[in-house]
Amino acid sequence: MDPKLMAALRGSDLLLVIGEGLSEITTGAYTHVKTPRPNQYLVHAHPSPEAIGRVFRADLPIISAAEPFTRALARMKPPPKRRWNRLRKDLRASYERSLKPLATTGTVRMEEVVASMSRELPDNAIITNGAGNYASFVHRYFQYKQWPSQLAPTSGSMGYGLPAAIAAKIEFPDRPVIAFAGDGCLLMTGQELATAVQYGLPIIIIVANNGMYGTIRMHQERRYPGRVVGTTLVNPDFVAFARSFGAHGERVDVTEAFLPAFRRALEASGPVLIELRLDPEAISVKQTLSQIRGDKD
Ligand SMILES: Cc1ncc(C[n+]2csc(CCOP(=O)(O)OP(=O)(O)O)c2C)c(N)n1
Ligand SMILES: [Mg+2]
Repeated sequence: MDPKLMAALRGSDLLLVIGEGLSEITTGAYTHVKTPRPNQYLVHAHPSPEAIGRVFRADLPIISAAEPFTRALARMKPPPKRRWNRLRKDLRASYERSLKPLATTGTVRMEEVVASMSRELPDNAIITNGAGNYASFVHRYFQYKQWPSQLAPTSGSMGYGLPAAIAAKIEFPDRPVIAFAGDGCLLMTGQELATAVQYGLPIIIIVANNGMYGTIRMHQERRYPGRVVGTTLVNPDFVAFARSFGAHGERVDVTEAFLPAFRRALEASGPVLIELRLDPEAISVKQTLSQIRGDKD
């Protein structure tokens, strides 16, 4: 989380939580907000009654999906004097700064791939993903322009992106559908390419190949630097894998090759897999693998 946003969250006196379960990820493993009774007045709007009061006691619990709730909010009159105007401007500027990609290492830069794709796609594009560190690049640098436009597992299950993209394309044949998968992710449900080919679905699958279960490797390096266990992957040739199903496959070795490959994929009449060859060092948005391990530069 942006440190400024975190400070604002911690120092706030009202929390308006809309359509969010206040789970481990959003609360910084239950550290940003006090349990069970937050320091703030908590308004918690969620469609599922089970999600409200599960961990945090809300002062004003409201059972509602985000859409009707925000529609009702929009009808409310704001106070004439808003004391938080400066803070809001400050936080907005900080958020906009956080969108500027931080450079990672390697010849294919995931942050550039996602940012350029975000600029290239029409507003109605649908993005799907599974779980892995690659997804944090998508969440940080892809700009969602309309709702609903993302299918992703709140449970963090790997392999979700490709099957979700198939469902999305069947439901919305006129919208571009892009699935993101790690190499680990793709090997969990990659056989669904057969379904995509069978139904002639022009979806695009972007495989972030770093040769490992990157998320788990990151945790290993953090807690037991240098002790790598069971996280290295021996992968198939993903392009040949895609072609064996009758899909189109392309490999991207340098950032500049991504956009032309992506534009070709947008024109394709069937599924296209684009494999990104990533530098394993570029393990997260902000830190390299060596930095996490604690290597001296
Ligand atoms: C079905 C399932 N199994 C295991 C996990 C635990 N897990 C979370 S991320 C991850 C590794 C993801 O690897 P990859 O898809 O290659 O993405 P990367 O982190 O390398 O970008 C694992 C094993 C999970 N979230 N879901
Ligand atoms: Mg990986």
